[in-house]
Amino acid sequence: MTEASPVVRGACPHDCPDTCALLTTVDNGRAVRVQGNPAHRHTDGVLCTKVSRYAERTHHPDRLLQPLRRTGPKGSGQFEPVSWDEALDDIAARLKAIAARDPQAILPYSYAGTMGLVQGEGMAARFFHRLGASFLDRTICASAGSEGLTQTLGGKVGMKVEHFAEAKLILIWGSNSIASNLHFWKLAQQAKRDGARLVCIDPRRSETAEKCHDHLAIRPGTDAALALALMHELIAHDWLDHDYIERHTLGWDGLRERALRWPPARAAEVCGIPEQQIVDLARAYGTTKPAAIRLNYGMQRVRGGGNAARAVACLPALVGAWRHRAGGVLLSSSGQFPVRKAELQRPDLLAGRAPRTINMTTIGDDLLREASPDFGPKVEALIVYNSNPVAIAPDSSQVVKGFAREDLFTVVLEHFQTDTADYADYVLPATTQHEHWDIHTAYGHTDVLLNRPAIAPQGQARSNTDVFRALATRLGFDEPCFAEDDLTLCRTAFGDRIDFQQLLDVGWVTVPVPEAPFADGGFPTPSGRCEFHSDRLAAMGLDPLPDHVPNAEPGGTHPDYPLAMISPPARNFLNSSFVNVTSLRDIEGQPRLEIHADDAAPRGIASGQMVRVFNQRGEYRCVAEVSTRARPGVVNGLGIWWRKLGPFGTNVNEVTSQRLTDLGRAPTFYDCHVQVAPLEARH
Ligand SMILES: Nc1nc2c(c(=O)[nH]1)N[C@H]1C(S)=C(S)[C@@H](COP(=O)(O)OP(=O)(O)OC[C@H]3O[C@@H](n4cnc5c(=O)[nH]c(N)nc54)[C@H](O)[C@@H]3O)O[C@H]1N2
Ligand SMILES: Nc1nc2c(c(=O)[nH]1)N[C@H]1C(S)=C(S)[C@@H](COP(=O)(O)OP(=O)(O)OC[C@H]3O[C@@H](n4cnc5c(=O)[nH]c(N)nc54)[C@H](O)[C@@H]3O)O[C@H]1N2
Ligand code: SF4
Ligand SMILES: [Mo]
Repeated sequence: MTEASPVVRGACPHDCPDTCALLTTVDNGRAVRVQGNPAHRHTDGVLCTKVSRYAERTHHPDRLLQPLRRTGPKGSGQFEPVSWDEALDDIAARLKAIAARDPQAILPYSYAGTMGLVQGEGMAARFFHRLGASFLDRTICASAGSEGLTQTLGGKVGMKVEHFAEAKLILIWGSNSIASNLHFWKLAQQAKRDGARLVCIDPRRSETAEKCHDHLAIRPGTDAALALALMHELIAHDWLDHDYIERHTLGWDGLRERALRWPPARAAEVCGIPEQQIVDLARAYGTTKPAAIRLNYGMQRVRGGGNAARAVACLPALVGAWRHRAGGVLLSSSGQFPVRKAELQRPDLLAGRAPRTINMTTIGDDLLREASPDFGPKVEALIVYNSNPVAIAPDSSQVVKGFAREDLFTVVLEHFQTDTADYADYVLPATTQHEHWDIHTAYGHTDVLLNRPAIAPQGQARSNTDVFRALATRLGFDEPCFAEDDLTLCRTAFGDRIDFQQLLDVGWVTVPVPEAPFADGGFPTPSGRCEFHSDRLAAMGLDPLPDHVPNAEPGGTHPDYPLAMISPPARNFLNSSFVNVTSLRDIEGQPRLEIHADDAAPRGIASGQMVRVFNQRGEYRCVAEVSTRARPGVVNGLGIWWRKLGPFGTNVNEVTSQRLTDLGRAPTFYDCHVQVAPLEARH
């Protein structure tokens, strides 16, 4: 490295609550080192293992560096290089022809491969709005919990993350913080040093669970039963803040009546844990101040996920935890940012059209649907960016069938030849975070971060924005907004609502939010109260009060598929990103299924053995690890491998279903029953 190696300020683009501030050292036009910025208080100079390898990903020998056109059958991965002009001309002509019949036959498919507002739904949204393409309902991760929170607290709002350090009791609920929210874990450690008790609620004995004082290894999808039993005990012992309930909540009588139906013994039965654990947790929660709940998305990927998030979000109001800045609950902070979404995404370009909406979770079914009055036109073209649906969407065998349609025109913007890119007609090489501008909000803190390009685009890679600008030109979209460059889009995202000069000078801006947002009520709900009872849900014909909605596939009931399965992320991957980074894949080894000895022994399964995991939807294969990380009756299939890099070209989503949650139209990845058998044996 030369003396003069510049260091460029950026932001981690990944789907992670922490949105770290990055420092990239550049040498000879290459990113050679990526570090956490010590001056950013949330990052504090520390990155996770994955992103400290980001330069390895950027300069990976397999990076896509030129546009490719399919030459073999769909899915074969056979392509030939083409020029950008040829690719864009052909794509534009194909889209134009389809749009002339009905633009709704064109579907964007994207998620949070980058969380940047510009390379995410910046120029892309403008393009699809102007085109009149189908809307995509972006539900794949968080919409059940988000809806539950919104119906209860009024939005994705809650505690400021930094105040967890001052709590005396922290419930880590449905989250493996050490793997997926590392900088929160640091705050929890600080609280622990100052005498706080840490309690983890998770079916899996995760890296985080084993480091907490207590671990409640509940069955998947039983969180609402646990929350209701905690309420039962708060009532029974009168650990309630009557004044807070009276002044700042709605529907207490109804919730009280419901909670009284959940004595700890009943919840213990449902959750599969000792009654004493529930009684002890209720006492701790009712008598420790301040008490804080770090709720996370791991607990809402089941049929009752929305209700479960609602039930948990009611707890702080009952004990008046919100009165203290280190009390309350935090699921996501993303509702706190004053983004000018309309200026950035320009829904006005729809010009009065109201395209139909397709749920990204059910892409498996929806690609296979024929035109109908209900559904609208058959999907004829799919533009995928920032997502790898063939690997990450549920019920893969259906997803693969849809992507394999010879009459579907598929364009994939990617860094790598992913499972999804294998099914493309055109693969377009995209820039990474090291090569483009972007601006970021976060869902685990309340700072806005700017990302500067550190190096030039590699090979012929172009940014997502650039591709959509080029397509707009070819389709004759001549509105001035299609000519705006990325830095202009970064400025547009907040306009004068934040100090852009500070972003340029320092790299981040802290959004002002109250220290203890609901100390005196003022919830952003229609009633201004914490809504135990939701009139909005009642108006939709739904239960206005939170309840335990049992899993559709709880395990233990189906004769052929007796085990419940969850598929939380592997620590060294980020969803399906990084699976192709050799140094990280070497740490993870092979796709693993954690299984308890009580379930392994009768099946003749030993650690290290290849097993089949199967149900009515499909089968995948992986290596068994007999482990106390799994509780009896529940297996943990760690995700999300690229199908083609796992054994036999399948992954865990072969067995997950397209069933949706109670609220938020979200996937139910962790509501899934399976059977497991050694590979040699037949079932
Ligand atoms: N290393 C790493 N970090 C990541 C990701 C990654 O893939 N890898 N993914 C990112 C993304 S997209 C997201 S959405 C966030 C998710 O981050 P979190 O929402 O914090 O969730 P996870 O860490 O995925 O952990 C979910 C935990 O929930 C547990 N769980 C499963 N079912 C239930 C249940 O029914 N009830 C309860 N109480 N717990 C349950 C799982 O065992 C797991 O330990 O993490 C982000 N960070
Ligand atoms: N079984 C099971 N399935 C799951 C989950 C689970 O826990 N279990 N978790 C679910 C969750 S929480 C989520 S959020 C989804 C995540 O699913 P996805 O959002 O699809 O996330 P990734 O798998 O990380 O894929 C993102 C892709 O975007 C690409 N990308 C990144 N940056 C850019 C860019 O700037 N431009 C372009 N064109 N491409 C870019 C990356 O190379 C990567 O291939 O998966 C879900 N699937
Ligand atoms: S902890 Fe999260 S935000 Fe920070 S570098 Fe890792 S993935 Fe990015
Ligand atoms: Mo996610």
